[in-house]
Amino acid sequence: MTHCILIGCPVDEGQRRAGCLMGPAAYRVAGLADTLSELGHTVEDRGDVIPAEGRDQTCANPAVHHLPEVIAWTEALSAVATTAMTDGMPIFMGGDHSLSLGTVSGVASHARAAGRPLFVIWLDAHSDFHTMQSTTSGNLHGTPMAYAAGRAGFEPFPPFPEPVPAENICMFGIRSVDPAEHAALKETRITVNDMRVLDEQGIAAPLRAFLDRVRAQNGLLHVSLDVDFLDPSIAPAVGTTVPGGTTFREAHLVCELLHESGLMTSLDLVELNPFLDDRGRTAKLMVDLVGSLMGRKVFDRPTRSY
Ligand code: Z70
Ligand code: MN
Ligand code: MN
Ligand code: MN
Repeated sequence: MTHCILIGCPVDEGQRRAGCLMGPAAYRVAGLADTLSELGHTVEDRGDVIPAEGRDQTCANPAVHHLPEVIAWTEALSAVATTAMTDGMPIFMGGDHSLSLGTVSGVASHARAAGRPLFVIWLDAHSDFHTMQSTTSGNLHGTPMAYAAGRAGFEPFPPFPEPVPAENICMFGIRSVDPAEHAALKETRITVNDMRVLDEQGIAAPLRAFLDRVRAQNGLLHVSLDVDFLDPSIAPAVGTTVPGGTTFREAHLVCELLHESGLMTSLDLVELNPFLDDRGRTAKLMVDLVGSLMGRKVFDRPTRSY
């Protein structure tokens, strides 16, 4: 039994397609809290975070937009995340992916205080590895993984508390990487499981290999689930649809394996744009996946080593 803390993060400023700010409401309407309590967990909904007014901050790249607002979100969400980590398992209901600038930094502060290493699983079509300088779209939802990894080039932001070592970062579902991200990723030891890896090896083997490392180091594990990890045919409610995403079955398998590991300590649900949804089906699928992440299964399996 887990104490689940729902935190609404209605962030819309990290990209240009309005609507992600309705995400937290859609998760509530789709029954996220009931799904968790039916699985035997306790649930506390802390409502939506309200950021401070953005201060006048700029950066050299003229493409970057809504910088003051995104910095204000980062500061607010980081503080909320650190507090929630001591009380239970935060589930951050987004909101576009720029919210992870704040959630991962708050979780990293907690990990530092707890003296435990932080690991991150990034379930996404995109690597989100841009800096403020390298982004050409100027959309800051394309940057949070780089911030968490401690890349230089985030000067107007608060310094990332304790950068996540590259060896502790594992991406799945990747199929859209910009040239600048590609060049930067090649210089790191981040594990990038693109769709080619999933096609050839399946999703279970590379996931288990990473989870074994988290377990061996008694790590905290933050999972960041971008709706576009899923194929747009099953999850249409996203601003940037990228074909060739994970199937319903692959996604549930990832979630079931994560649950079986017992290692996940915090979760982002990002990029849901309810304005683009088809009668709530994407919101409902995301809630279903959280069900699998939190223990729903068809049959019990003989327990594995983790
Ligand atoms: C591209 C950019 C992105 C999510 C789109 C796309 C980034 N690399 N991230 N959707 N979640 O604009 O930087
Ligand atoms: Mn605006
Ligand atoms: Mn993303
Ligand atoms: Mn994405």
